Formats: sequence, C-alpha cells, structure tokens
Amino acid sequence: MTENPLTKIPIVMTIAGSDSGGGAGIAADLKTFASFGVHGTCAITSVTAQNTTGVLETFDLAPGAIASQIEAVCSDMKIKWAKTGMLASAEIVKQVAKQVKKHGLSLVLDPVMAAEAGGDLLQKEAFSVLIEELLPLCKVTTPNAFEAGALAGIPVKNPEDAKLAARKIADLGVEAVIVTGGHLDATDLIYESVSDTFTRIPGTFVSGGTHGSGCTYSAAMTACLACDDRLEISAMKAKNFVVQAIQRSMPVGRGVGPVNPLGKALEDKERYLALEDVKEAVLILADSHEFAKLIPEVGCNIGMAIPGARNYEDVAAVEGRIVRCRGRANPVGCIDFGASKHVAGVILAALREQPGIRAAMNVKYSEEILATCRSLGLGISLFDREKETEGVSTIDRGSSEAIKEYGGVPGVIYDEGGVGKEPMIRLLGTGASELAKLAVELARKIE
Ligand code: PXL
Repeated sequence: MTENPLTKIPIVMTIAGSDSGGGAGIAADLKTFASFGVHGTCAITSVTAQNTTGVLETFDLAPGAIASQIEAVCSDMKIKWAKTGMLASAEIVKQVAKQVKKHGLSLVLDPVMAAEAGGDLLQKEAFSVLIEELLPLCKVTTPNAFEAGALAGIPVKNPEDAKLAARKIADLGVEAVIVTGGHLDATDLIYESVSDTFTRIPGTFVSGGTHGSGCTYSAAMTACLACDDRLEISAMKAKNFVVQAIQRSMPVGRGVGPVNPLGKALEDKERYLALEDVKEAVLILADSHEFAKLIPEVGCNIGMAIPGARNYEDVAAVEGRIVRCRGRANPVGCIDFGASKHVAGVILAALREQPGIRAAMNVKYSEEILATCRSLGLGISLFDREKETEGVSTIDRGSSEAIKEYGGVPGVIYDEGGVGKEPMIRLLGTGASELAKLAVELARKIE
C-alpha cells in the first residue's frame, strides 16, 4: 500500500461511467479531484456514447472488469474515500457493494439515475439493489430533489419535502444525506442521522451549463472528506466549487453545456501570472535610466489581463500609476486587479478584437516618440479625444474606434488630447514585461 510519503496527498477513487462528451461521469470526477489537489483513480462501470444533447448508447462493463479495476488500484494504493456515480445494472451495484466492503472504502454515493439531457443511467431492476445493498454501506449520499424523491418514495417539490425525504433516506442506513438544491431553492440540505440534525447551506441560482454538476458536487465532497474536512465544511466547499464550475461552463455543443471544474483553478493561475508579469514589467521600467522621460504628466501605467478578461477587475496594473521621481520610474502603489481604468479600457477593447493582445501601457505623446514607434515598425492608429459619448468611457470608445479604423489591433494607439486632457500614446502587446522592454528600447532612441 503506497501512501505518498512526502506529502501524504489523499488518494481517492471514482467508480462511475464515462461520458464521451467529457462533461459528466469520470471526466468531471477526475477534473474535480485534480482541482482539489488529491490524486484521483477510477474504475469505469459503463462507457456511454454521449454528447451535450443526450445519451445515445451505453456499454456496461462486465462486473468482473469493474472488480478488477478496483482490485488493481486498492492493492497498490491506500484509498480511504471513494465515490460512486453511474452504476447501470443490478449486477454492477452488487459487485461494487462487494468491493466497497472488501476494501473498507468510505463511500460517497451519488445516486445517478438519469442524464441531464435525457437518458436512463440506472436500470429499473438495479434500483432496489442500490437501496438494499449499497446505500447502507455509504457514509454520505448526495441526491438531487428528483433522486431524493425516488429513494424516499415521495415527491420532493419543496424544501419541506426535502427534509422528509432526507430522514426517510437516512432510515435506509445512511449516516448523512445531502439533498442538493439545484432543482429546488438553490439551498442544500444536510441531514445527519446520528444527531438527528438538519443544516441548510444557502445558495443562489447562477447561470451556466449544468451537465455534470451532480458528479462534480459528489466528487468535491469526496475530495474534501478525504482531506479531513468536516461534513458541513465539505458541503460548503463542494457547493461553492460547483457554482464556480457552472459559471465557467463553456458552450461546447448544441445541448446542455458541461460544467468546467478546472476553470476557477486555471483562472487563479492566470491571475497569478498576470500579477507576476506586471511586477516584472515594473522592475524593468524602474531599472531603466532612460524610461522616465517617457512618463507623461499624469503618470503612466502598465496592465496585463487574464485570458478572456471581461472587466477592469480582470486586468492587473499599478495602483496610483507609475510616476517620475529623481529621474526614475516609481510605482506609487501595489500591483492589483482593477487598479487602472485607462490601460484596462485599452486592453479590453483590444482583446475583444484579438484575444492574444492582453497588455497595454501609456507613455508620453510627442511627435518624436510617435515617429520612433513608427521606425520600430509598430502599426499606429489614433482616435479623437474630444468626441464624448454619454455613458461610455472615452478610452474604451476611442480604442475600439482606433482598432476598427486600423482593421485590427495596432501596436500603438494615440490621441492628440483635448481641453484639459494630455495627449497620450498607448503601446499594446501580448505581455506586460515584453511591452516594458519595448518602452525602454523606445526611450533609448529618444533625445
Ligand atoms: O450526471 C450524471 C451522470 C453520471 N455519469 C455519467 C453521465 C451522467 C450524466 O450525463 O453521463 C456517465
């Protein structure tokens, strides 16, 4: 039995079906496990031919093939927590129950019955076997309202029904029942039989694709419990995780969009990289003996957006801008998201047209600087600062106009200023530190 001796990272298992569309089943489970930093293993119960519009065909594996996968993993790695998803048939449920007992697995049971977009995933004959043989072995079960109703034998249409159903399900021999609220009032309800207590985890509905949300929720519960989080804390983290995965769902097919369990982790990574890039850019500018002469009266700023940035909060820049002090560039405040409206406005306009252009900085305007930009081979476009549109930022509107006029994103967008407005040059590029190097090169060429 190998436990990672250095980090003691928990190893968990999903015993579930495969969704060829990559949204639900083991795809969702393994992505979720990865997001929580636990090592995920899997025993596939059934291969579904599926896309976002529904399940076309299912191919159940022989119970022996499922047992063999569980055996292979459990004979080599120390697994405490596991979850089940699609179990398909009575024979599979029986075999899984046998394996759970044999390996002493602490089980989170997601009573999967049907796919979001339609298609039965549990045969009628398997239902009673699930209730009689597997449910009493599990520590936690995570039905949605429909599944809770089926298990409890009562319709679950509101939070009061959910309470009744949770108690009835617990009476079947389960320690904890969590009725998820996605089909009710978005509030999850935990019932713990030992203490006969109910806990509500409130939530609000969010928009986005929900295909795979149940799998993701139960996998998140499994990961948290494997990391020794208490039940209630695990339920809060799992809910939060699913909400974020739904919000980051991508419209990859014609039907119900799959949740994106890795979306938040990847976004966090991009935020970190953007901050680091601006940090490096500021160091490059502050180190330069020449750059300070390019700093305009109002100061300059340099920004870097995360991919797919939608607002100022997605763009990192310097709080309070960069000012000239003793002939050098000095950042006034720290580097943070939402720290600049000016360069962020330019970047947001640019990446709407060309997603790879995520950085911008403003420098002083002079004919010489503009001519030097041209001599460096940068494409140049301009807008009229005097034109104001009610309710729209001049920079956003102006940058979009300049981009449209140019027929793409140029390397430079400038304006000649207006009453009380300093004229300005903005450099655009794919990264902040790369722009900082360009700005230093530009400064070296200026008298
Ligand atoms: O979300 C339930 C579910 C579980 N397992 C598999 C699925 C689905 C839903 O589509 O395809 C394999």
